[in-house]
Amino acid sequence: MASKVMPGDPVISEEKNYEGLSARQLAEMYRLMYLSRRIDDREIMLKRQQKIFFQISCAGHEALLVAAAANLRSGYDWFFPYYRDRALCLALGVTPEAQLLQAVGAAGDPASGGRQMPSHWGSREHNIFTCSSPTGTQFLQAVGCAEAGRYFNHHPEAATKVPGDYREFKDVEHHEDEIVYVSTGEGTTSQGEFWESLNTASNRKLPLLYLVEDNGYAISVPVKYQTPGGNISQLLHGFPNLHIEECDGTDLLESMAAVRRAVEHVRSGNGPALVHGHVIRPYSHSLSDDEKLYRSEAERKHDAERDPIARLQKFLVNEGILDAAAVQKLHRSVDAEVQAACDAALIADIPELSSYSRYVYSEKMSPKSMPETAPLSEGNDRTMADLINTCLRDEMRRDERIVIFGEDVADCSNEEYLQDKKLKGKGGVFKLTAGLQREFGSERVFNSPLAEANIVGRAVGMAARGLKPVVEIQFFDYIWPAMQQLRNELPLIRWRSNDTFSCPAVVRVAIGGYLTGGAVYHSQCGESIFTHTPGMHVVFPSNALDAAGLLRTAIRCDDPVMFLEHKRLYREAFGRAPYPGPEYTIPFGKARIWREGTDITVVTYGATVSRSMQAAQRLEREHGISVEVLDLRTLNPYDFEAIAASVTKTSRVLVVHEDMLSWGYGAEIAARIGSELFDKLDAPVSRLAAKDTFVAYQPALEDVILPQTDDICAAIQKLAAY
Ligand SMILES: Cc1ncc(C[n+]2csc(CCOP(=O)(O)OP(=O)(O)O)c2C)c(N)n1
Repeated sequence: MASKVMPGDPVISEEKNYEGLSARQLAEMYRLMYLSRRIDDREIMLKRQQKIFFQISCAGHEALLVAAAANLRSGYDWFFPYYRDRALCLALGVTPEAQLLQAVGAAGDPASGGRQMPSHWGSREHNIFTCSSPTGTQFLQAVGCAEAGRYFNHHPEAATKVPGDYREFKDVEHHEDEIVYVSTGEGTTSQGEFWESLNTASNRKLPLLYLVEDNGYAISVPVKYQTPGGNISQLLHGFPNLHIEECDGTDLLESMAAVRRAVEHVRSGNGPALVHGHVIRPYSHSLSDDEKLYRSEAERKHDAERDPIARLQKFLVNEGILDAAAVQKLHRSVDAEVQAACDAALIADIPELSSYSRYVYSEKMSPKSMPETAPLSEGNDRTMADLINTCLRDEMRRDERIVIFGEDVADCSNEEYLQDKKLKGKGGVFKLTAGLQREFGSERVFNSPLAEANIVGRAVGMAARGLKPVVEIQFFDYIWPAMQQLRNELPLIRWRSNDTFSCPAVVRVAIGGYLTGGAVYHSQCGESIFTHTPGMHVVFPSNALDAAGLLRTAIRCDDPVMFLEHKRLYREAFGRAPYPGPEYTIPFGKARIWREGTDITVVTYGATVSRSMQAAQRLEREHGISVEVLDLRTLNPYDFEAIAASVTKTSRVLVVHEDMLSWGYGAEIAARIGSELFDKLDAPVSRLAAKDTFVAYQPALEDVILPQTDDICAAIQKLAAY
């Protein structure tokens, strides 16, 4: 620990040892704790003066956090803190000025460039991963981060930078004995993702250090109403490999000892550890909360008596480490440091107003600029399922950073059974990943627990470290447990960290209906929910060749991609194609014209492409209507230029998709055509989509709910007659 307590300060006893700390180190820890408190105090003042816009403090947690930092290595270990961790960040080397730059929303805020609230830490230099506001999202990301470290330790050659794909922009560092820190309030341990992370950390014996900062309240809810028995660490004793420590987190030396034992367990490869520190919360939950509304005076007074700063100060004086004058001198120097940092922050520039749109996506590499290569056309026609499987295999051979996991994606979790060559293996419920574990081993292809947030959350942590997770969500209908990670984390990492971190993972999802009996929970679409999320590319191929070329682009690109694979199309006769070779790529945002026409444009994608083609052929044959069928292929980005060129030619347009009509993907396309191509139109923009209900089991009902070829014919005829 770097010491700022100067030589000549009245540090009286240098000889004595306190939990492995010298007197000078103890005094330095006191300085950090006091510094943290004074920054909180200053922010509170600034908030009252309306110079900053939010405040949440570390007050009462300082001793535990400084103890944690003292046992860890900045820029070597990895950190997934939460909003109370100011003292930890200071101890790791984040400056007071950096913290106050975030509070004022300055362009120079190193954690987020003015995009996130104060106390939303992030520092590449110190390996502090960008943190967010939803409670509990950090746990699974920390798990993924620990797994990535382990992976690179086992496959150091995978860390090599390779030009031409996302690897060019991902510096990978890893250390044999690194550990990952993740912290939380006790209330947040009620989140499912906490338990999902413990499952994996314990099962895989991961080097993860949990710090539960238990201040007794989650906003206004006392711990005994939150946690059975009122004590989280007591509940966890059944987890294998998990070392547990409970301590008074307002006592620096007790915290030091507890964290040290926990870190020893983790660093020596014995699995995760959890330190449960009891702390206090003297400043209410945040400046928007007043705890006097729900806490008794007596309880608050009792807490105040345990204030970690007052306790340590008393200890230092009693031990003769600092005398009253030295304490005052130290306080004055900290106050001057905070004042200087504050002065600098208050005159710092705010971000350029036009900068808001930067870093939604990678600015170094765009999947729109991926080359459009010619397919090789080797051998017989293959299904979409086949070509996706082949693409995954080819890419895994090319790029050792790719790992695949999800539910049932492995050939066989009991890998010893795979010695028996006759055992075929599972390889996904749709067999899309068949044979991959057999070829690439269980470190690269493995089954996740049955928990979708677990899949996506871990992918975030892995991708942040430079791996390329290509994960599978078994059915779109079951994607919702992962929604927090898919909406608030994965696509947002780059933007919220102002391009400091990024998570270019691929999420493959089996989607769609037309299954005859797929019913409510095996037929859902819902792509517009994800196209409505900035930062996520969304791909929805209609045929085998496109699936192969687009998946390769998705894997090589520098952004997160949701890759939607229609279950009905996996083995459909329509759109089969020969193997296009291991370098076949298709850029995103390029529509494909399946059929040229002059009377009407049909804009569509996915499973309604083949249905639109059938309708177009029938109408040409029977009614002489010439229909142009345009397949968007990627929904974000999408090819408005192709739409505009076609509509300019035909003057009539029908948007067709399988998902429900209202608030569906077609609404945006139709609105944009209406506003930008109005003078090219001879008829209103029309839409055809599923009814506004879920899909029923009974096949006759399914038929009526989902748009069929006959419906498309009728809609086109109506439009042609307008
Ligand atoms: C998913 C989610 N739900 C609700 C909130 C609102 N919220 C912010 S902090 C908080 C309480 C957290 O309590 P605890 O984990 O005990 O941490 P503490 O703030 O006490 O340190 C709540 C409910 C949120 N940020 N995220």
